[in-house]
Amino acid sequence: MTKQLYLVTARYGETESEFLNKVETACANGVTLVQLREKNLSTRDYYELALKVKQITDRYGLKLIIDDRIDICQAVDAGGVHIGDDELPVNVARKLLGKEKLLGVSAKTVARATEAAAEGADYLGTGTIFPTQTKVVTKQTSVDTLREITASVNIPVVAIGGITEDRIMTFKGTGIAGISVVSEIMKADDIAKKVQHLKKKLEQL
Ligand code: TZP
Repeated sequence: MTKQLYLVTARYGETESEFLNKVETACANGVTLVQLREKNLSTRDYYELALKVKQITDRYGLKLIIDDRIDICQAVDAGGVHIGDDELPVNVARKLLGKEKLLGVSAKTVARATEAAAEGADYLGTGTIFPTQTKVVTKQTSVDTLREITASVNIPVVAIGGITEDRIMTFKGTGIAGISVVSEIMKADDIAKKVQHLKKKLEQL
């Protein structure tokens, strides 16, 4: 089955329009979902940025997922929310979100994965698989754990953390639904080519 390529955003000092152009280029070249991930914006600025990103994802028929913030997801009518370990309990997030929105949940262990699936997660993000500079990582996970997680749940599992074009083949036989990528796309010199190359590699899994 076609593997998912999720773009998780980060900003690297570019202007807002440069940032939006990067997201648009990634959408135009084949990412399958965009997760807007902001940690330091005011609620108002997060909302305004989410509205702008949603205009782009809507144009390409892609879902926009908002990191951490159910209120912003509702406010911009995004496709869903992704929550991490320290956010609301999964069943509470599900209740607040309703049934129509997607709920992605970070899961580094089989226990967390099975619990999240039982409590209403639609997909899991499992990582960090490889070292990354994008996030301060408190607990890494492994390809072996990833394989155990995909075997334990009936919902899609997407790998995250330090994933580059060269590392994609590591996931052969793991049963993942796809990958989530931040810097490999957002820092690429040529985003269009990078997304195309990632897609090609994913086809070989
Ligand atoms: N969650 C686990 S690792 C990570 C997140 C958001 C960051 C991954 O970033 P990169 O640049 O793809 O390694």
